[in-house]
Amino acid sequence: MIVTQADVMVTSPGRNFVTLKITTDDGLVGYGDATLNGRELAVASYLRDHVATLLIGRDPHQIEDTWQYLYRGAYWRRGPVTMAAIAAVDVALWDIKAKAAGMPLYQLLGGASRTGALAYGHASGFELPSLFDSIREHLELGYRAIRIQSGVPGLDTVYGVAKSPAMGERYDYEPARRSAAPTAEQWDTRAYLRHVPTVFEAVRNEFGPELPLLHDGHHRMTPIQAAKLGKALEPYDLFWLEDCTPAENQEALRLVRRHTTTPLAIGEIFNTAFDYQTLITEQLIDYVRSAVTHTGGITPMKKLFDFAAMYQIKSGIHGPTDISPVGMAAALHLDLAIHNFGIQEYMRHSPETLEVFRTSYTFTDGLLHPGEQPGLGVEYDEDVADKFPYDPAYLPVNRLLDGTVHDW
Ligand code: CS2
Ligand code: MG
Repeated sequence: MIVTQADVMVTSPGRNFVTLKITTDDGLVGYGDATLNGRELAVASYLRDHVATLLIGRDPHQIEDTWQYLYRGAYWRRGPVTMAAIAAVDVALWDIKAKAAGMPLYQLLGGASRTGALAYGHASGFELPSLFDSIREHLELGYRAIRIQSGVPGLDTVYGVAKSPAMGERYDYEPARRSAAPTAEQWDTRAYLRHVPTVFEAVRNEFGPELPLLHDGHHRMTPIQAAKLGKALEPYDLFWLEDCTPAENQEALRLVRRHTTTPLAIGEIFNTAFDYQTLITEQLIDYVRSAVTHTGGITPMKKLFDFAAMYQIKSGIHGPTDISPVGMAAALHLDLAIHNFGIQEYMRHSPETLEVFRTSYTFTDGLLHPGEQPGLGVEYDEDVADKFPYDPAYLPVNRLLDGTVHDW
């Protein structure tokens, strides 16, 4: 079997997605997600202009060799654009291999280690009543673990918080602010640090001690501020505190760790195992947040999780709606197979997105399952996709009240 065609497809059903389609002379088709939120066309060009022709004539079964060929062969390693492009190739080849085997992909990764993957959803509200409504909605949808983001007194907009959920707004469209330039949000870390523990106290009082609760700090604190927050949140028994400090600085977590037993998760903006070297070997985190789509695909993610497992660190794969259903399905096959599964983020795609991407994964009683279709179990409808042309959309930028640009 050889690769005969590699097509890069861009569509925008509610938000932008980049998908690689690899076709073989046997007529098998594999899909890979190459979506890099806000920089989509850079990855599309990397694939179209520099990778697609290299794939023609290759044996699609040689996944490890193709991965190394693209990673080492380019000389310029790592980086989100490169690694998203390589991920798309890797996932598409796994899709083909599993289809050729007539098995769902998780079977090729070692088979199921569990009946389903515990998922967490995103509840948010500017004020406590709207936050509570959002938590209740998620519980009704079947979620058994919930991320909590709330407004901060004095700030008009806050990361992860829907302004008017009653009007149907979902913050997961955060970057799909379709405009030629990013919008600006505001930030005040001291106000945030004062407010967040009161929110978790209220949520625990209302919903009891059992519900696993998560929170995302989105890289906004210094190490000592993060240590303070972790400590203040200990009474509320968080499942994790995510991205408490800017992720590039691995050593920062040493300080945070020394001060708090709140479990820490990091890595959604990482793209190789090297970004975790200190974090894993020094056991500075509890959960690895990488996305399959942004970390080079299934091949390196499996190695990364096996590395993490040696230090009792678990998975918490990034699953916002800017990961396409193809990337989501790839995550679910890994979630089912690996031993050190922790939790899976699941925000749910919009109906338009699901018209383009026909999924077969399921969400039942809080657990996700990738389904039993051969391969990834996701089909891409090109006719529907063509109805949603690319539309520039940017993530917001963040500024302190005096105008200084801050981590977003
Ligand atoms: C977030 C993401 O899911 C998360 O934890 O941090 O929503 C993130 O903001 C987006 O993926 C950025 O594209
Ligand atoms: Mg996050």
